[in-house]
Amino acid sequence: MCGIVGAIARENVVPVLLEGLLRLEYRGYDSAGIVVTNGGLHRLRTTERVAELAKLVSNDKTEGFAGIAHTRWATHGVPCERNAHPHFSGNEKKIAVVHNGIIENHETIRQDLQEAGFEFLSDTDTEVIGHLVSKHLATTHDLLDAVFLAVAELRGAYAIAVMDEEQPGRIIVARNGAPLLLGLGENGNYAASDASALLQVTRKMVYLEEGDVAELYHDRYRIRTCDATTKLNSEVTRPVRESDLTREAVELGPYAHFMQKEIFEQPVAVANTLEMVLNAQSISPRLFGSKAEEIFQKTSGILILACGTSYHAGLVAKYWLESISGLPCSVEIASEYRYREPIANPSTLVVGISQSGETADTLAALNYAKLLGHDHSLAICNVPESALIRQADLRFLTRAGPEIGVASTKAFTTQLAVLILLTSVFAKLRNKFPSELEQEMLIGLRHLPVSIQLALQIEPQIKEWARNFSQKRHALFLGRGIHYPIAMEGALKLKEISYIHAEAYAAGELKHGPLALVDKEMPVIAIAPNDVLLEKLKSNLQEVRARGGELYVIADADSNIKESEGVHIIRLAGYSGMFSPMLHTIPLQLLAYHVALQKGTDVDKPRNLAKAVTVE
Ligand code: HGA
Repeated sequence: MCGIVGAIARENVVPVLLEGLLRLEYRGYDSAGIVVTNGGLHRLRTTERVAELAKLVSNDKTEGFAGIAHTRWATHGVPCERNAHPHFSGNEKKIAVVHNGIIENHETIRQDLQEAGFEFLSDTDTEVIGHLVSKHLATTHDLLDAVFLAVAELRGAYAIAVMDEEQPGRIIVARNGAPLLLGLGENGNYAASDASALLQVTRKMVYLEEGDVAELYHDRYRIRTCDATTKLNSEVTRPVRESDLTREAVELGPYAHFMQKEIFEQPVAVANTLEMVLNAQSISPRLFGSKAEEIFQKTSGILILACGTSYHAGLVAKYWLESISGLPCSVEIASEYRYREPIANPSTLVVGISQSGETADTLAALNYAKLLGHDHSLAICNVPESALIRQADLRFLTRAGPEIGVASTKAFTTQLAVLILLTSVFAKLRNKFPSELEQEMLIGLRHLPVSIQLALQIEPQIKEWARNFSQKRHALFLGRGIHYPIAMEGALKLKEISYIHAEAYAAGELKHGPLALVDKEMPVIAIAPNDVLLEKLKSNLQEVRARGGELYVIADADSNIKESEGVHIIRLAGYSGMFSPMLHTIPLQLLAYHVALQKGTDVDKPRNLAKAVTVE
């Protein structure tokens, strides 16, 4: 989603702004822009990549001591230069604004402002913000006060940065429902949508909270916040945190793409996530927070809320939680849940899963569940200072490290690792987990990183398969039981980065409709672990073969599925029991990656998609 960078310093900030935008490119965008103060507000915008913006800046010799920059992922108004941020408000004084989020009441505000004489030059919802600030500036004469009054009129989600031509020594930023943090440097102060944009200048970060409005000067800053009930604002201090992100973690190193890097980081990412149990003698509820045991004791069911890949992780967990710990579990797409009228049970624990912890629908769904009467929530998330982590009562941080490729890979496997732990904790508390089973689980968890490493070794065979896929327009993914959500995740990966239309089906559903699609042009990928459903799955595969469908089967070493004409088989190491979904997902990630390479698509920044989905 959109990326914001702001900088005000004793030196020219243009290089910092451009480098920051490059670091935020992974979030996905369709246009980019920058404004700096240099005897007035000087703006450049483009619908090309940040590298093109950098060329414009260099040809133009743009420099300045303060500036704001933006990558836009259009929600309101097509991607074009006129709609790219920063937007100006020209009445009275010139105001520049960049925005991440959606202003829901922009139409009414636009109408009022037009009646008051403000002229609109873009189709965006964002443009109302600049005009509102201009309007209030005419009476308050203070930029901070004007921003406060402006944001009070907004409904929806925003992170914004604002500059005023007449007050070039300050930048005002504000957040509500979209991420924004400050960076405190030696030579200046900065703001950005995420920490990776600012590591170039500082590690000292201040994470803004909902309703915060901050004012940045080159040598100081202050934060004021609006009390939700009294609507009065007062100065607050927020903790300064030292970011432990390393530059290597956000750089490509020897890899061609972030997705490739992240696929191959999975053994380490899972080992880091499980660090606290790898040397332990038992699996404790305290892994989920100091209040976890007390809350888990009262938990009678689980409701998982998530989107996209995280939703698939939730679907896998449902099989684990119900079969191993005997706890009823439902899994809902967050954007659906938040707009229906579900029946809440206070003792059902709500589990929100999101890589970024800023997924707008997941955050809203968690809030909604609370309003409906669910007593407690747990966040499973990869970003320590995210809104999800702060919002939930209990938390478990996946320690995957920054995930930059839009197609999620290591976030998924680390989420599954946490969900296995959650299942084990509940199994123990509910007396379903005698100590031999717990010890077996611990041994399995210790082997997991190595098992993932072994699964990655099938890459050369996957490359062969990928050659056959690149000319295809459709693909079917089949799985049964706990591997059905893995088939869904495989189809999602292929769609996301290779733009091949892919659908996943529970294999038993094949003859209820999708079999009609099967012919020699339709490759069918089957997830075929050596579990109790294998024989049933083999019958479903016969049905495909009988209709001329080409089969690509991911089996286990010890399975008795045989290669034959039209049946291609890749074998993982032996059947790995409950860990099997985590291993069977690896070939599917590699397949999507290599098909995308064959097709020459932009693997890390697939068209139309964005990383942290901070708008609904
Ligand atoms: N609504 C604004 C900003 C979009 C956004 O935040 N995307 O992530 C626009 O469409 O310009």
